[in-house]
Amino acid sequence: MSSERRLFLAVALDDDSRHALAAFVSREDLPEIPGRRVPPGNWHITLRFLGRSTQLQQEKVLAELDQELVHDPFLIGFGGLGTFPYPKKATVVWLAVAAGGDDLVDLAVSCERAAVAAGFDPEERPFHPHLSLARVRPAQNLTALVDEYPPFPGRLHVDAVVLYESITGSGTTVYRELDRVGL
Ligand code: 3AM
Repeated sequence: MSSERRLFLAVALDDDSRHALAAFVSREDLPEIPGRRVPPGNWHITLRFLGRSTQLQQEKVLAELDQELVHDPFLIGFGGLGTFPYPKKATVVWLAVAAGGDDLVDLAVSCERAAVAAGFDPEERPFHPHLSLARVRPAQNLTALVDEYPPFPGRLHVDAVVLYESITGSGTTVYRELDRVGL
């Protein structure tokens, strides 16, 4: 149905964190991250992929989030690089979350509850907090990159869950913020 949108819930990066991370991954003394880079404007930490959704489902999930999000704002710290599915056959390169990962897990649990209460199918896959930086096709062995890459020293203040629309199709993917629910 044309009125459906492809939605997901995520933590957004503020401009300072975005610029600091962009400068960090561009440092000439660090190894280049291979693959198709996710543009800094699209950086986020996914909490719950919702998929194609109607306007009614969108409204329901926002209403449920209003009920479920009882968290206080918190800080997260980042680690180095990781990959999906594993470093020897990497197809996604991501920045790890170090400090505050448990708070993100709690937030993802609340997003899952809100999604299911709004009628979305339960997510079967476990939640791994990560910030995707590049997609690699074909898969590469990135063990050395993961081992040697230093942690990103920035921190991020998490104070909202953002509902994004993912607009794909024209070669580039655009993530558009539709709404946000504050913590
Ligand atoms: O946070 P990242 O960029 O790793 O991989 C997709 C992206 O995650 C993921 O949702 C985020 C926004 O597009 N995604 C896409 N399709 C998905 C699916 N069917 C999915 N996650 C789970 N199931």
